[in-house]
Amino acid sequence: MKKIKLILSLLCMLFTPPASIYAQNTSTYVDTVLFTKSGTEPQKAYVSHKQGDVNMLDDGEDFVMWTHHLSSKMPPAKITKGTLTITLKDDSDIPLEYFFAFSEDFRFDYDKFHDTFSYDVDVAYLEDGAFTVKLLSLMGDFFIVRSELVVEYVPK
Ligand SMILES: [Ca+2]
Ligand SMILES: [Ca+2]
Repeated sequence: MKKIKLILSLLCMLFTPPASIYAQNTSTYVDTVLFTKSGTEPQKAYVSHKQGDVNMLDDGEDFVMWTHHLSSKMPPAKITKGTLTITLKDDSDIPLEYFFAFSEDFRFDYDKFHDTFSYDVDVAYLEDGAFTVKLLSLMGDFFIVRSELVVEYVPK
């Protein structure tokens, strides 16, 4: 009898992975928003813009604002990490061009124009399934091509 118990407990150990394996069982979801002259793809990502074409940030504090919607495509999950990557494009017509990106978690990035930048977002602001970002041109003019929100999560 003792032997059977021992074999059973050994079997249990073999087939029950330690808790740490569950903790590493994360999935990744990528939400991509593309920008066009007249709006965004998907359309519902568009929130507002100041002037002219939606995807063109004109010289003089033009802006575009959009929302990444996660909840429709993601299963209920505990989100563990979020990274926002924004891709810009410019014709280098003005020597000094600056962008300012500001998101609903109060994090921001401000820099001289370059093609791609990314930063980690506060996961607490992703829990409602929506994440809003605003991009401004502080100096110069350039295009926004895409915004990508990569979310790592553990399914519930
Ligand atoms: Ca514009
Ligand atoms: Ca420019």
